[in-house]
Amino acid sequence: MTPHPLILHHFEASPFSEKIRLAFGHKKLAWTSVITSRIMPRPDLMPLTGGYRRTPTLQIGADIYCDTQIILRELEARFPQAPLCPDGHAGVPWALAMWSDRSFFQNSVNLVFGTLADKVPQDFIEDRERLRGAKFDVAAMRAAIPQMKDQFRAHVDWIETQLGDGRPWLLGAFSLADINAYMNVWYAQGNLGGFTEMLGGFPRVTAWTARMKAVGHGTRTDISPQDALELAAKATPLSPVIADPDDPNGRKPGDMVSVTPDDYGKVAVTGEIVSLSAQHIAIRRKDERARDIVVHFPRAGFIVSSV
Ligand SMILES: N[C@@H](CCC(=O)N[C@@H](CS)C(=O)NCC(=O)O)C(=O)O
Repeated sequence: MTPHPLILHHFEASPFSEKIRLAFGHKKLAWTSVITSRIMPRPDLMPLTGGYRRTPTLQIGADIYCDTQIILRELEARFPQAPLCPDGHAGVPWALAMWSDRSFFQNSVNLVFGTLADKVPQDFIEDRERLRGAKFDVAAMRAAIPQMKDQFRAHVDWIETQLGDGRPWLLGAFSLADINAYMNVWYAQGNLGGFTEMLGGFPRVTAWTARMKAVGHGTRTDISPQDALELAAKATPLSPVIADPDDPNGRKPGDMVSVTPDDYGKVAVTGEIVSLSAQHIAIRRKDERARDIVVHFPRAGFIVSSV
């Protein structure tokens, strides 16, 4: 058992957070919830992440995991019971995130915000414009609804086809593939009126959605952002030093680097490498309030640069 609680910094409506809540449910884990604001500022979270501002992040003591890919990897390593990848499917469920988190998600975001249109609060639009460094153009999204419906249907049709032989889950047994694929369906379902009609032609997806909901979220306790920050300040990061002799750029523990998402929200987090591999990089940083912190990132979808 981990000596520190699993603290998820998230907000209820966040589809990426739903992936992690479902992983907690599947693994029947007890976890601690910290609700972050949907928009910046997040003054008690930034000392932990070093500026990374996407949602969610997982905190285990003074180790902070940024991005669902690395959060799920860590949960799988610490809690291998009820695995996220069934036998014979160790790689593909991870790779599927590049479909669900990017192409399918962008399609879903455009569909949801195009449909909500006038109801999207101005402060949210401004926050996401700062994040993307580009206009969050709700009118353009509204104009593109017909095309977004076509694309959404194509994505959902893949899920329906995969379930076509009557299997309960995409790979036979429950897996991360289900979590990844479901994220966008959950998001659209929660935000779009008439969604059930849209899924009318997809009976297997409709039944699968009900099974996904039944996975649940594990056992949740709530604390405040301030309490979480205090727990980190009192803890010591537990990540061991791990070198990667095959690192293609010769990076090694002790090197100073910055790590930045390569899609949007391109805030660089800077620190000293503690541990790295093909799938992760962990960097040590100091913060006045959080003290010694190690921040963990995935490699796919992130840019590592020397500083
Ligand atoms: N690649 C990230 C994407 C996370 C993401 O984009 N989350 C949305 C919320 S669901 C977000 O961060 N929006 C901007 C924000 O909350 O600051 C992951 O897998 O965790």
